[in-house]
Amino acid sequence: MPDLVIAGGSIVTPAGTTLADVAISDGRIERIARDVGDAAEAIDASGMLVLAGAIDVHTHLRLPDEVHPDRFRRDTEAAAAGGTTTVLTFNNPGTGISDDGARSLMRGLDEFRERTAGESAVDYGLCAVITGQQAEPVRELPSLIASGVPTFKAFMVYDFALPDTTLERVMRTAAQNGGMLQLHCEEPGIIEPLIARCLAAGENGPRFHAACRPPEAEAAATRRAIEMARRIEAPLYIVHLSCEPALEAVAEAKARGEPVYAETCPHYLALTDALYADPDDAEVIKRVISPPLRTSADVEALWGGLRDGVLDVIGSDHVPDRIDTEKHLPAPPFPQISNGAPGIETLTSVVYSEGVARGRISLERMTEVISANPARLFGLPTKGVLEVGRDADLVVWNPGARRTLRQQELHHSSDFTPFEGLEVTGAPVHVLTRGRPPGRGRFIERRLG
Ligand code: DUC
Ligand code: ZN
Ligand code: ZN
Repeated sequence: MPDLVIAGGSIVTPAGTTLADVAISDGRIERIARDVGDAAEAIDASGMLVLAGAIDVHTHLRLPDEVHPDRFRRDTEAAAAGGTTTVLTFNNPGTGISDDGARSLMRGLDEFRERTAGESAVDYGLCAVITGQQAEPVRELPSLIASGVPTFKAFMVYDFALPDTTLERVMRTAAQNGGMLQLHCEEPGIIEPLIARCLAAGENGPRFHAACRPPEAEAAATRRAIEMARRIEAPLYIVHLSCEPALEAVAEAKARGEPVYAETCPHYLALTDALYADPDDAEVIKRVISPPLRTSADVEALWGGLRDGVLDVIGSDHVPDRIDTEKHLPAPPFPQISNGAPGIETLTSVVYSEGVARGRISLERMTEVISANPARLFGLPTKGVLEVGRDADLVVWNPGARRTLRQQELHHSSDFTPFEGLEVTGAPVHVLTRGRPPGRGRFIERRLG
């Protein structure tokens, strides 16, 4: 007899939606069929959707430290509360420092595993951050990949950007060793003069952050990165794509058959740059993120990209900033404002409500871009699809629930949400990780397929 049956729900996979029961034993999906019979326990899912839990491949969780011992746990609990059952997180570039002050990717991985052991409510993995601060990041990549971290992020902008020569070596080494680079594409040659001009004119309020990071800066860097990957014949994953001109660059690469993948984020799908016109700095700093929010035409273009397959994944880009401890008010000059916003708990709600309930993408496509594709692209073959043999990481979803997203009702460790006041349709009712209530997440050593 199975341990648990989810009875009578609509089972959603990328291939279609069917009315069925899901039988779960030992944390795995044992059967999906019309009437699987008795089980030790049952959850009635009639009138509900049953979805694979979301896999959020883009988060920046804070490692537990003396000042904030519980934020890693709280944010992984928040993920589960919102319907996310696996999280991949970037580590802080400041970790992995040896006694002599040298930074190392492998030391960063060891430190990450030590500090997060037993702390996660959901299964989780690491995406390392490569910066110019590590002594020999390229030499370390084969060991990192072999140790279960086959994806890693680098930046084309900021003072920790990688020079082109290093970026090329990272791409080549990744391609030769079964890894994939996740790249932040913005062109500093466009952004930095704009920032300098704003500051010289005394325009240093938070709203000028967006004006200095135009779509051209993102599109130019995206094209340059795609060109580099084509020359090297390396796969490339573009993180947090926000605007139509960058989307076009990806569409062209895909049309040429290149292994270029792209991710967007819920905030680019639900919010616009109109928010930067708010005269209240306290509101504007909640949306100081990079790339910044774009126009409603960009929002519609991104939904189009999700429909037609140019965009592969939606990740939250969760940055657990708080206004009181990380962003600060009164706001400092905009280049000094911590860059990011929380979103780990609201991913499925925003995508379901703005996407599926508003008819912009199908339910099946939603489960592809928040679960199946992240599993396929990031080396998580036991997750991402409701299928016999895979982990029973799933969400019973009430498609008819209506609520308003409010900070006071969220569980994350931030003190704000950029989605404050957004009315959403749909809500998670039950969330299971490996067939049980969330709470005992394991570190996953990943291999790309
Ligand atoms: N890039 C991210 O991925 N997150 C926050 C800010 C940034 O530049
Ligand atoms: Zn980034
Ligand atoms: Zn990010």
